[in-house]
Amino acid sequence: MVLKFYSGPVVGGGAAIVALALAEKQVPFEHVIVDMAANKHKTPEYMAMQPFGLVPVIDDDGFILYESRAICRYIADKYPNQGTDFLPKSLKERALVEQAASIEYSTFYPAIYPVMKELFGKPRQGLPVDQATLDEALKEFSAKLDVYEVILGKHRFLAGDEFSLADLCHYYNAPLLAEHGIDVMTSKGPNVTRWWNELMSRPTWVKLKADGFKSKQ
Ligand SMILES: N[C@@H](CCC(=O)N[C@@H](CS)C(=O)NCC(=O)O)C(=O)O
Repeated sequence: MVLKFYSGPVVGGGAAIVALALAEKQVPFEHVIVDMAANKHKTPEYMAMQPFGLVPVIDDDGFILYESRAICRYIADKYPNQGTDFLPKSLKERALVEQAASIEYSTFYPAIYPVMKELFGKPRQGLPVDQATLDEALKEFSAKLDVYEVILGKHRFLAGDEFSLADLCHYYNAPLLAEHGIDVMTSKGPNVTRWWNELMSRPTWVKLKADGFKSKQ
Protein backbone atom coordinates (compact mmCIF):
# COMPACT_ATOMS: atom_id res chain seq x y z
CA MET A 1 0.00 0.00 0.00
CA VAL A 2 1.30 3.45 -0.92
CA LEU A 3 2.48 5.61 1.97
CA LYS A 4 -0.15 8.11 3.15
CA PHE A 5 1.09 11.57 4.07
CA TYR A 6 -1.29 13.74 6.10
CA SER A 7 -0.79 17.50 6.28
CA GLY A 8 -2.42 20.84 5.62
CA PRO A 9 -2.52 22.13 2.03
CA VAL A 10 0.44 24.51 2.25
CA VAL A 11 4.12 23.56 1.82
CA GLY A 12 5.48 24.77 5.16
CA GLY A 13 6.47 23.66 8.65
CA GLY A 14 7.06 19.98 9.34
CA ALA A 15 5.11 19.02 6.23
CA ALA A 16 7.68 20.84 4.07
CA ILE A 17 10.57 18.75 5.34
CA VAL A 18 8.62 15.49 5.08
CA ALA A 19 7.61 16.32 1.50
CA LEU A 20 11.21 17.20 0.69
CA ALA A 21 12.50 13.96 2.23
CA LEU A 22 9.97 11.97 0.16
CA ALA A 23 11.05 13.83 -2.98
CA GLU A 24 14.78 13.40 -2.28
CA LYS A 25 14.25 9.65 -1.71
CA GLN A 26 11.86 9.36 -4.69
CA VAL A 27 9.20 7.70 -2.55
CA PRO A 28 5.67 7.54 -4.00
CA PHE A 29 2.95 8.70 -1.65
CA GLU A 30 -0.67 9.67 -1.40
CA HIS A 31 -1.17 13.14 0.06
CA VAL A 32 -4.16 13.44 2.38
CA ILE A 33 -5.14 17.04 3.08
CA VAL A 34 -6.25 17.55 6.68
CA ASP A 35 -8.86 20.29 6.76
CA MET A 36 -7.37 22.24 9.63
CA ALA A 37 -9.79 25.16 9.18
CA ALA A 38 -12.52 22.66 10.09
CA ASN A 39 -10.40 21.34 13.00
CA LYS A 40 -10.12 17.90 11.41
CA HIS A 41 -6.73 17.51 13.12
CA LYS A 42 -8.52 17.61 16.50
CA THR A 43 -10.98 14.80 15.84
CA PRO A 44 -10.67 11.58 17.89
CA GLU A 45 -9.86 9.66 14.68
CA TYR A 46 -6.98 11.97 13.79
CA MET A 47 -5.75 12.23 17.39
CA ALA A 48 -5.57 8.45 17.55
CA MET A 49 -2.70 8.90 15.05
CA GLN A 50 -1.24 12.15 16.42
CA PRO A 51 -2.17 12.60 20.11
CA PHE A 52 -1.24 16.32 20.07
CA GLY A 53 -3.54 16.94 17.10
CA LEU A 54 -0.80 18.30 14.84
CA VAL A 55 0.39 17.69 11.28
CA PRO A 56 2.24 15.97 9.66
CA VAL A 57 1.65 12.25 10.09
CA ILE A 58 2.49 9.30 7.86
CA ASP A 59 0.73 5.96 7.60
CA ASP A 60 3.12 3.48 6.00
CA ASP A 61 0.99 0.41 5.45
CA GLY A 62 -0.50 0.70 8.94
CA PHE A 63 2.67 1.96 10.62
CA ILE A 64 1.77 5.41 12.00
CA LEU A 65 4.52 7.95 12.63
CA TYR A 66 4.42 11.61 13.61
CA GLU A 67 7.08 14.26 14.40
CA SER A 68 8.41 15.54 11.09
CA ARG A 69 12.12 15.08 11.82
CA ALA A 70 11.54 11.48 12.97
CA ILE A 71 9.56 10.84 9.77
CA CYS A 72 12.47 12.14 7.65
CA ARG A 73 14.89 9.80 9.43
CA TYR A 74 12.49 6.87 8.94
CA ILE A 75 12.20 7.57 5.21
CA ALA A 76 15.99 7.80 4.86
CA ASP A 77 16.53 4.56 6.78
CA LYS A 78 13.78 2.69 4.95
CA TYR A 79 15.07 3.58 1.48
CA PRO A 80 18.88 3.51 1.77
CA ASN A 81 19.45 2.58 -1.87
CA GLN A 82 17.36 5.14 -3.70
CA GLY A 83 17.48 8.88 -4.21
CA THR A 84 19.71 11.20 -2.21
CA ASP A 85 21.73 9.61 0.59
CA PHE A 86 21.04 12.32 3.18
CA LEU A 87 21.56 10.12 6.26
CA PRO A 88 24.94 8.36 5.99
CA LYS A 89 25.50 5.00 7.63
CA SER A 90 29.18 5.23 8.57
CA LEU A 91 29.67 5.91 12.29
CA LYS A 92 31.49 9.24 12.10
CA GLU A 93 29.61 10.68 9.12
CA ARG A 94 26.33 9.83 10.82
CA ALA A 95 27.51 11.37 14.10
CA LEU A 96 28.38 14.62 12.31
CA VAL A 97 24.97 14.70 10.63
CA GLU A 98 23.27 14.11 14.00
CA GLN A 99 25.41 16.84 15.57
CA ALA A 100 24.29 19.33 12.91
CA ALA A 101 20.67 18.11 13.07
CA SER A 102 20.74 18.71 16.83
CA ILE A 103 21.91 22.26 16.19
CA GLU A 104 18.86 22.80 13.99
CA TYR A 105 16.50 21.40 16.62
CA SER A 106 18.05 22.91 19.76
CA THR A 107 19.45 26.22 18.50
CA PHE A 108 18.15 27.28 15.08
CA TYR A 109 14.48 26.33 15.53
CA PRO A 110 14.06 27.82 19.05
CA ALA A 111 15.64 31.05 17.77
CA ILE A 112 13.51 31.33 14.63
CA TYR A 113 10.29 30.38 16.45
CA PRO A 114 9.78 33.79 18.18
CA VAL A 115 10.28 35.49 14.81
CA MET A 116 7.64 33.25 13.23
CA LYS A 117 5.31 33.74 16.17
CA GLU A 118 5.45 37.52 15.80
CA LEU A 119 5.40 37.54 12.01
CA PHE A 120 2.72 34.91 11.34
CA GLY A 121 1.21 33.77 14.64
CA LYS A 122 0.03 37.19 15.73
CA PRO A 123 -1.66 38.19 12.42
CA ARG A 124 -3.31 34.76 12.31
CA GLN A 125 -4.84 35.52 15.72
CA GLY A 126 -5.94 38.93 14.46
CA LEU A 127 -3.29 40.69 16.57
CA PRO A 128 -0.94 43.41 15.31
CA VAL A 129 2.78 42.67 14.82
CA ASP A 130 4.86 44.36 17.50
CA GLN A 131 7.87 45.72 15.61
CA ALA A 132 10.10 46.01 18.72
CA THR A 133 9.42 42.36 19.66
CA LEU A 134 10.05 41.27 16.06
CA ASP A 135 13.33 43.24 15.90
CA GLU A 136 14.52 41.71 19.18
CA ALA A 137 13.63 38.20 18.00
CA LEU A 138 15.45 38.82 14.71
CA LYS A 139 18.49 40.07 16.58
CA GLU A 140 18.61 36.88 18.69
CA PHE A 141 18.12 34.70 15.62
CA SER A 142 20.74 36.60 13.70
CA ALA A 143 23.30 35.97 16.46
CA LYS A 144 22.88 32.21 15.90
CA LEU A 145 23.55 32.72 12.20
CA ASP A 146 26.90 34.29 13.12
CA VAL A 147 27.94 30.85 14.35
CA TYR A 148 26.52 29.25 11.18
CA GLU A 149 28.78 31.61 9.24
CA VAL A 150 31.81 30.05 10.97
CA ILE A 151 30.58 26.45 10.51
CA LEU A 152 29.74 27.00 6.85
CA GLY A 153 33.15 28.57 6.27
CA LYS A 154 34.59 25.08 6.80
CA HIS A 155 32.38 23.04 4.48
CA ARG A 156 29.71 23.37 1.82
CA PHE A 157 26.82 22.03 3.91
CA LEU A 158 26.21 21.95 7.65
CA ALA A 159 27.63 18.49 8.35
CA GLY A 160 30.27 18.37 5.61
CA ASP A 161 30.42 18.66 1.86
CA GLU A 162 27.27 16.61 1.22
CA PHE A 163 23.64 17.65 1.61
CA SER A 164 22.23 15.89 4.69
CA LEU A 165 19.25 15.58 7.01
CA ALA A 166 20.68 18.54 8.95
CA ASP A 167 20.34 20.84 5.93
CA LEU A 168 16.96 19.35 5.07
CA CYS A 169 15.48 20.22 8.48
CA HIS A 170 16.19 23.91 7.84
CA TYR A 171 13.41 23.99 5.22
CA TYR A 172 10.96 23.72 8.13
CA ASN A 173 10.05 27.41 8.19
CA ALA A 174 13.08 29.57 7.33
CA PRO A 175 12.06 29.80 3.62
CA LEU A 176 8.99 31.77 4.76
CA LEU A 177 11.20 34.67 5.89
CA ALA A 178 12.19 35.77 2.38
CA GLU A 179 8.63 35.23 1.17
CA HIS A 180 7.72 37.95 3.69
CA GLY A 181 10.55 40.33 2.81
CA ILE A 182 12.98 39.39 5.60
CA ASP A 183 16.40 38.78 4.10
CA VAL A 184 18.30 37.64 7.21
CA MET A 185 19.28 34.31 5.59
CA THR A 186 21.08 36.06 2.75
CA SER A 187 22.46 39.14 4.47
CA LYS A 188 24.54 37.68 7.31
CA GLY A 189 27.74 36.73 5.55
CA PRO A 190 29.04 35.03 2.42
CA ASN A 191 28.98 31.47 3.78
CA VAL A 192 25.42 31.48 5.12
CA THR A 193 24.27 33.27 1.96
CA ARG A 194 25.97 30.73 -0.34
CA TRP A 195 24.53 27.80 1.66
CA TRP A 196 21.03 29.23 1.83
CA ASN A 197 20.94 30.14 -1.87
CA GLU A 198 22.05 26.59 -2.67
CA LEU A 199 19.28 25.16 -0.49
CA MET A 200 16.65 27.46 -1.99
CA SER A 201 17.65 26.55 -5.55
CA ARG A 202 17.82 22.80 -4.91
CA PRO A 203 15.75 21.25 -7.74
CA THR A 204 13.60 19.08 -5.43
CA TRP A 205 12.69 22.17 -3.40
CA VAL A 206 12.01 24.37 -6.44
CA LYS A 207 9.73 21.65 -7.82
CA LEU A 208 7.96 21.16 -4.49
CA LYS A 209 7.30 24.90 -4.18
CA ALA A 210 6.03 25.04 -7.76
CA ASP A 211 3.89 21.88 -7.69
CA GLY A 212 2.79 21.68 -4.05
CA PHE A 213 2.12 18.29 -2.44
CA LYS A 214 1.34 16.40 -5.59
CA SER A 215 0.35 12.83 -4.81
CA LYS A 216 2.82 10.63 -6.61
CA GLN A 217 1.76 6.98 -6.81
N1 LIG B 1 7.22 18.90 16.33
C1 LIG B 1 6.10 18.69 15.46
C2 LIG B 1 5.36 19.99 15.35
C3 LIG B 1 4.11 19.87 14.53
C4 LIG B 1 3.39 21.20 14.44
O1 LIG B 1 3.59 22.12 15.24
N2 LIG B 1 2.50 21.28 13.44
C5 LIG B 1 1.75 22.49 13.22
C6 LIG B 1 1.90 22.91 11.77
S1 LIG B 1 3.60 23.11 11.32
C7 LIG B 1 0.27 22.20 13.47
O2 LIG B 1 -0.20 21.10 13.23
N3 LIG B 1 -0.46 23.21 13.96
C8 LIG B 1 -1.87 23.09 14.18
C9 LIG B 1 -2.28 23.38 15.60
O3 LIG B 1 -1.43 23.85 16.39
O4 LIG B 1 -3.44 23.14 15.91
C10 LIG B 1 6.59 18.19 14.08
O5 LIG B 1 7.67 18.62 13.67
O6 LIG B 1 5.91 17.36 13.46
